[in-house]
Amino acid sequence: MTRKTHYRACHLCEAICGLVIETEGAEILSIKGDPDDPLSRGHICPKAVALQDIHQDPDRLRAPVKKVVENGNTSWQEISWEEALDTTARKLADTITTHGVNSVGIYMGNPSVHNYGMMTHQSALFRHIRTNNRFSATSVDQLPHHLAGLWMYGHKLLIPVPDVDRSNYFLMLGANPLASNGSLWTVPDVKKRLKALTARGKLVLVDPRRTETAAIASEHQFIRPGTDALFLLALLNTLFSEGLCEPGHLAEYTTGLPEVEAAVKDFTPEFAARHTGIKAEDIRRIAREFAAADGAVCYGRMGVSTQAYGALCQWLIQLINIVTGNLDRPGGSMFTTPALDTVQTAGPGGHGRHRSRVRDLPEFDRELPAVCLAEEITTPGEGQVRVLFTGAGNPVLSTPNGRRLDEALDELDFMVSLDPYINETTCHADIILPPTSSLEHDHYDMSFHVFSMRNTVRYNDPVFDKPEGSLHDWEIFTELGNRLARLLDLAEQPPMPPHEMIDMGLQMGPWAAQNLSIESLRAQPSGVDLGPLEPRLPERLATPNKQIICDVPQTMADLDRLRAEFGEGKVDGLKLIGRRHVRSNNSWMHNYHRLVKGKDRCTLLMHPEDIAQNGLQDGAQATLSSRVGAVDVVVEVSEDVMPGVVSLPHGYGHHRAGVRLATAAERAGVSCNDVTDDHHLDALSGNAAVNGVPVEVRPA
Ligand SMILES: Nc1nc2c(c(=O)[nH]1)N[C@H]1C(S)=C(S)[C@@H](COP(=O)(O)OP(=O)(O)OC[C@H]3O[C@@H](n4cnc5c(=O)[nH]c(N)nc54)[C@H](O)[C@@H]3O)O[C@H]1N2
Ligand SMILES: Nc1nc2c(c(=O)[nH]1)N[C@H]1C(S)=C(S)[C@@H](COP(=O)(O)OP(=O)(O)OC[C@H]3O[C@@H](n4cnc5c(=O)[nH]c(N)nc54)[C@H](O)[C@@H]3O)O[C@H]1N2
Ligand code: SF4
Ligand SMILES: [Mo]
Repeated sequence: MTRKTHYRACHLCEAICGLVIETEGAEILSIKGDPDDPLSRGHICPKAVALQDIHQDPDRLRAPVKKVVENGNTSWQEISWEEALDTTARKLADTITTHGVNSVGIYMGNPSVHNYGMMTHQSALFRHIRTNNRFSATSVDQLPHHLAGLWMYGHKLLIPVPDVDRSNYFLMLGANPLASNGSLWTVPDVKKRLKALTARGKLVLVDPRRTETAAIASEHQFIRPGTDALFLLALLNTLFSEGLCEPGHLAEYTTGLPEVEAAVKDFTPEFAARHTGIKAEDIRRIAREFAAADGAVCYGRMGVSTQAYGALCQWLIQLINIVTGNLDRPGGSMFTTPALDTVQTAGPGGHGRHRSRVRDLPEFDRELPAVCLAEEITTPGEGQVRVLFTGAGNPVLSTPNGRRLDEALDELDFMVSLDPYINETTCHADIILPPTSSLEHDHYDMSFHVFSMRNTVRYNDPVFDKPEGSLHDWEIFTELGNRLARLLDLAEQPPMPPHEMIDMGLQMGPWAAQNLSIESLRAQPSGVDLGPLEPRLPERLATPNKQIICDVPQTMADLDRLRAEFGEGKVDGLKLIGRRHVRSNNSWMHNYHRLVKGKDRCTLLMHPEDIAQNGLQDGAQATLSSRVGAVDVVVEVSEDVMPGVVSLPHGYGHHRAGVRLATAAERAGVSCNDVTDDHHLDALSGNAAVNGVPVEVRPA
């Protein structure tokens, strides 16, 4: 058998590291970092080698299965693709014909944005469904970022990123890139880059936990969960009141700053200090340091997005970069120029054009907030979800009040999941459609070049041939879509493979003059460097008059909600936050021995004071509870969490009946989202607030 060397970008997280994979026949001999990748420069993390484990996992489905229930026993039976696709299409068509399109629900999960064929081809199916009941992981994650982009710059994908390599001052909130490897900020090798920054400047991290990233920061400030908007407002207040605002080049195309100045007048550092726990003098100092730095950037991620004021936070972060002239300048917060420019090819997005049936929550980009999926299934009436399609998602573990959804899924008439595993969500399906393994299809990163700290581009061929009789995700979408079209008498779509679409996009994209095409990228499999980020404003703006809109009416009005919550006295009680670990990835990477071995990670971190106050002990079992549910979990003492804060990772709870994940079941853990609350959300955006959830902890 011949040995082969393959070049490939890792698709597991947003860092998109270049890999060199050695194979012999069907066997993977090694997975290493690709030193020639212009972005990742040879960096990888421990998850990269798990690509081999995913590929070889005996629990990964290789053929479609259907659920068979006999005498109360459930089993899964392999069926042909013909049967699986025909049955699914017929169920969808019958339901649409009888109950209308809204009776079909759709939930798409996170890996769908790491798998470009799912992005290019989901519309092959969904265009025939056109349901209002679409959901995705976006609304348990980064929806506030998209709204800030849409409202201020005119497009949901216009999200600027830290120009870390040239920055001298970095104010980071609610992100832990040393564990996550960066998010909405593609930044492989982030540790080295941040260390270089702290050698020449300053990294200030604001987080209720002293994280792995805090360990390399110049300064760490604890903050009470869910109070970041007050901190950011106090920074802006200081910048305005001390005359530190210098938007510079941005001034000529920026509107609404005087209105913002007036609106933030009452949000003083003293007011913020009372609720955040950050001293007023520190807030003023940070504002002054930020304004004085030559190239400063403010960036906030999960911790400030998945909380009750997510949209306010993301708007305020943009404003801080704007008023100090740090938007669109080297060393500040910059826009990318991706080779395939989805800002041009995708619509801008919209908000509140329709609302959810039961709770009246606003759509974003034609999707409803994931926090209302369960009630749309269980509440009778016109538009009730009776059939559910899930793709690359595990909402039972990843959305708040997962128990309720777990129960709701049993009420469906029919459920189909496009997924390689029988997990906590897909075990409710009637049919599971497993795609090829990621190494069996080609790869182009449509999502994350768009948020990258350097402009680069890379396309890679499959590592292995596609097994006979298997289908890629995009082929499954196409096959289902065409069957549904025939049943509903709609036009079918000719199958055009994803790489042909990308090829067209590259040849029409902003770097077309470099002769970019699939063919040219094949010849340079480690990727092509297109250089550092460059100033792009005002041309890049997608607002009607190419103006940056600062006084966004929606966020300006939302300040009253903040005043109402924090106006009177102090808000206390224990607050739950999450936690990520570099060897884990949301809910689906716990089935690979080399990633899960070692110490139990699904523990509840708690400050010694809180442990004592609640009659607990380090290592003891405790009951963590909220309005919606409770789990029993081991307490781990830690001075690294702020008093009043407890931290539990999400994505565990693999002990549920019907799950087929042998290794994950050995260390099942509990699901954090059995405790997070589907009614605790950012009321403005509809995004779930999985951080800052009010909880109680007592001895089990
Ligand atoms: N409490 C709490 N909850 C959270 C978070 C938190 O921090 N705290 N984080 C939130 C965030 S940021 C996110 S993104 C969500 C994630 O939420 P989800 O996207 O719902 O969940 P994942 O765990 O990513 O599940 C991924 C699923 O995709 C499948 N899969 C993997 N690769 C492929 C593929 O190539 N094709 C197909 N068809 N399927 C594939 C896996 O088997 C798995 O079933 O969780 C959110 N939930
Ligand atoms: N290893 C690994 N990497 C991943 C993932 C993973 O599960 N594992 N998931 C991927 C995904 S889908 C995403 S979206 C990204 C997320 O990427 P990041 O946002 O960088 O990751 P988190 O570790 O969730 O960081 C959130 C931080 O916010 C803090 N926090 C919680 N509440 C608050 C608050 O109210 N205020 C402030 N200021 N901070 C708060 C938490 O303590 C935590 O340190 O990571 C991606 N990469
Ligand atoms: S950091 Fe992310 S992209 Fe890089 S090797 Fe690890 S999982 Fe893959
Ligand atoms: Mo995410």
